[in-house]
Amino acid sequence: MQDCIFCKIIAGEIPSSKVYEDDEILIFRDIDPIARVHLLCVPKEHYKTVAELNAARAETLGRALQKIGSFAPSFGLDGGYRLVMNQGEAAGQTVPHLHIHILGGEPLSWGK
Ligand code: DGP
Repeated sequence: MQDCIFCKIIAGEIPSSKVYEDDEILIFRDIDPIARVHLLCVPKEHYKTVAELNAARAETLGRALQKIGSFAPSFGLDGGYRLVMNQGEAAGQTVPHLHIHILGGEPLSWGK
């Protein structure tokens, strides 16, 4: 999508600190980290929320979660980590391209 920051990062038009990439997903460091380790995992296909999932997108998302699980120790997340997906503006979603926040590298507190 033309005006989407994450589509531009995926296309290489905006630089990012990439930690993993394959045909379907990209994982890169959040520009404004709220934890010692704060990564974003995005599908390369543009859509906004899980309300737009279809079978193919759900399979990609499942594979993304598997990748996160298998790569977490090498990201410095071996002590545990949190996955967050903000869905819509009221939940704090600021970039309308589905993404999974991967937070960790330190003890995390819980809040809304
Ligand atoms: P959310 O608020 O859930 O939509 O999260 C969007 C995140 O995207 C937010 O934590 C900051 C991050 N972000 C926004 N613009 C950029 C960017 O240009 N580069 C990187 N690496 N992260 C960005």
